[in-house]
Amino acid sequence: MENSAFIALGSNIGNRYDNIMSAINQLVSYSNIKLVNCSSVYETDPVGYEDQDLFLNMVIEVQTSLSAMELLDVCLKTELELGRKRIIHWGPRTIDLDILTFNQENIETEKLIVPHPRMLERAFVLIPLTEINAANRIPGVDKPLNLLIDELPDKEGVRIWKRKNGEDGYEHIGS
Ligand code: GSY
Repeated sequence: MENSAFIALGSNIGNRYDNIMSAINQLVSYSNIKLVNCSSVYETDPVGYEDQDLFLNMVIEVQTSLSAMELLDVCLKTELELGRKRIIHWGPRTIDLDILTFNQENIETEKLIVPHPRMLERAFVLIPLTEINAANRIPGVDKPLNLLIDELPDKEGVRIWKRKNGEDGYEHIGS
């Protein structure tokens, strides 16, 4: 399993926690995907289209022998299998899986761009990512993750919902 990837998960329809856990179970049911690390689960204010329910978001790290494009196909298949519904662009969704980084690679194809092009603006991605990204870095970005987070305006909208150790929690980051 020579490749390492960070994947962001989000849900704001139905049982959000079950949706996220089912997606992770689905991913690790592939013999060539191994779960290495999980962040806490955060409840987050919607970004983009704001007139929708709160999201649960988290980030996982996997090791895989799949290529980035093969991993993308697995993510898309998982979204479909979990009955992803997305009526409004940027709107509510059962499950969303985004590959954030793949090794230290910069990939730009029609179907996939990594590092994920919008991750730097999203506290709901960077806060869980920084919990499990020991390097504190995104490939090709000079600033460490903690400084990038400091500069984000919407970090108050990201609150711990379930800690990594399983405890329920509800606190504002930075408060
Ligand atoms: O790109 C992921 C889907 N999404 C989210 C999300 O996962 N969490 C929050 N808080 N806002 C979002 N807006 C979009 S689009």
